[in-house]
Amino acid sequence: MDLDAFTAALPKVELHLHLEGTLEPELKLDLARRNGVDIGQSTVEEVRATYRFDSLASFLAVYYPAMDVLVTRADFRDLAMAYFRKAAEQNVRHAEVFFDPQVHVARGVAFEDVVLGYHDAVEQARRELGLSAGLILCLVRDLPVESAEEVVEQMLGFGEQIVGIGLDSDERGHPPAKFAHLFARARAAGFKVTVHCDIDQEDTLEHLRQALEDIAVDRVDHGTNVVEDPRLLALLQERGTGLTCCPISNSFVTDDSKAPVIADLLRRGVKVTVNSDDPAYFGGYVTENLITLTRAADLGPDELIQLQRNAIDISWAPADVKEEFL
Ligand code: ES4
Ligand code: ZN
Repeated sequence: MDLDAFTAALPKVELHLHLEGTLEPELKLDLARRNGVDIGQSTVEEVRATYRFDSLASFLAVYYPAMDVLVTRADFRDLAMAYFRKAAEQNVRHAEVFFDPQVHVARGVAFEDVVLGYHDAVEQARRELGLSAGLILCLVRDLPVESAEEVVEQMLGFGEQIVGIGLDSDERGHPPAKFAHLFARARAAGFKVTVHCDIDQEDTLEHLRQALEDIAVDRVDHGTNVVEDPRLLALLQERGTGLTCCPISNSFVTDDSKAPVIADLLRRGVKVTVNSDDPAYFGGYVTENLITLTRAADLGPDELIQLQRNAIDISWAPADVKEEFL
């Protein structure tokens, strides 16, 4: 079997995926029609033509307005189900997926419709696809902190549906420390904690320091800049804190997949994992991300297996799902 076929067949775990980033142009147009929302484009080609990014900011400027097409509980369910079907086709057995409730609530959508719509899909995926999934509420760091406080307050009533809390969006001027009180609150209520430290952003190392030292996150999303600081790298290794890397996304945000750094960290025993981030926008789900890394850094089958072992290890999956995997 060649390595691409091996990668495709390998049972996989996805830990860094934004559900709103799985909105493919076809579904975007269907939902726009269903809800009478004018998105400014009417064909798949026109929608794809707007997908030109060379930085985090230029991506986010396309990503957020597109969310207007998501209105009802059923819309959120349909979006997540379309992703879970795609994931199951790629032999993903467990997925932990982010969603951005502040953006939806700001448009007048009820928090409950977002969470329960996504949760409907989690249940359906378990029944119909044998796929296990967890929802991670992501705070949008460049929205007012009061709106983050509101969704955390609401999240406390949804411990059955939500497994953890994250932090995403534009890093400039929005350090993790700004949300430390909310992470503490969520953790005390039993939620796991992860924080995006996007690649090569302003103050990435200081953001990483805050995430690891001040917040003591359970894992870091992206975070490969840690190689630049031996003290932080030692802390990461000592605690076994995992990194959720996204090679194809990196090439859009920074013009470099960072494959050598990801492979180097893997070979040094850091719990790195490979994931999709926003596959509908960046054009690759988990298999394509693994193939991109494999080619660029010359990985072998044992290393591909190790990436999946790392992922199940640092996942927040229930014990029975962990035991069954690999
Ligand atoms: C994101 Cl690539 C990336 N970075 C930060 N926040 C995000 N939300 C969705 N994709
Ligand atoms: Zn992300």
